[in-house]
Amino acid sequence: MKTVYSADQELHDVRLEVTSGDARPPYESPARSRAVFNSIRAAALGDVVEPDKFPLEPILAVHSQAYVEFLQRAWGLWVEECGTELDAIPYCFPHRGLRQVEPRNIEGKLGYYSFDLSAAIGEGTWRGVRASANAALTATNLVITGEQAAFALCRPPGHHAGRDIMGGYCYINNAAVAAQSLRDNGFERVAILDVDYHHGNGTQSIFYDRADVLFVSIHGDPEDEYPHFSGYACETGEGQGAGCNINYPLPLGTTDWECYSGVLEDAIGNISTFAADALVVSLGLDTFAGDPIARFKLQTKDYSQMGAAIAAAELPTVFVLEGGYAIDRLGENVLNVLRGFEL
Ligand code: 6XA
Ligand code: ZN
Repeated sequence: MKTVYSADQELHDVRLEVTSGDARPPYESPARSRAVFNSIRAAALGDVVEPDKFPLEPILAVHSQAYVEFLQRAWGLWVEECGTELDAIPYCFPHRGLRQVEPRNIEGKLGYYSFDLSAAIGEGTWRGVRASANAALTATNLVITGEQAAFALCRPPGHHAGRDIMGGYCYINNAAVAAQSLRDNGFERVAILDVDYHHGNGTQSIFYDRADVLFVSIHGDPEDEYPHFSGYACETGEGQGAGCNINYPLPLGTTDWECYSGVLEDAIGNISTFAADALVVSLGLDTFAGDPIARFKLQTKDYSQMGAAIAAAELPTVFVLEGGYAIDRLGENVLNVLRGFEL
């Protein structure tokens, strides 16, 4: 299987997130993608290719123009208006009862387009984010042109980003961009399987009222886990998309492969019932027992079986990297999924 990756993705390298009562370096860092890249090269999984360049259109197919313009301009406005080169990060949000209108001021704009304090913007953010989306689009094109599967080594990740909102280390929703690109290039029914430990609230929101894209997510119960306000089993889609959104919230602390594998099988069964003709996998590895910010109990060997279970769907498949913060094991865990899929 080919991997798509560009060192430009490392240009997004911010200094802080605010979590657990502390401002600290984000768990999501360039070291993650470098680790995965090194493992894939060392294991000779397949060619690692540079992303092609794409126009903004495939990004604008799932994100609003105003939001994309904000992402492009935010750093420049921040430096100009705030006179600092520390990370651009919001501090005030348009919560319930407040005006939902984009303000002129950059700190206002940051709050308007964010849902948390885990998506800072630095000098290289837009270039890194764009390169990550281009990696997703290039892997998607490999599948469109006949490869059975491809791996987009995306970083920064994307599944928390909605049509016009960032958060949770995510800016452009790479998996959504990939799914929409499959739809626009001949695939009629696309399924997205999100196996990241955190619910993919952004992806869910983008496709929530659509019948042509099924979103299926297995994740830590939002009653107890980030992103807290999305990912419940009762969220099943709306309008034409009613029934096309399936959430499997699982208990923290006790979810090991024995429990997870049955749920994954059920999820794959639903993808088959939907009669998808292509699959995008939001591949988060923060389900790993050793992950520093998550509480499932999957082991490195389990990821081979995860790959095999996904292969049982027998669909052209684009893998898109999401989370996973046990950096010393991340490459091995990714490799096991991809190899398990190929066997
Ligand atoms: C907020 C936690 C963000 C979770 C990011 C993630 N500090 N999402 O891994 O899949
Ligand atoms: Zn995650």
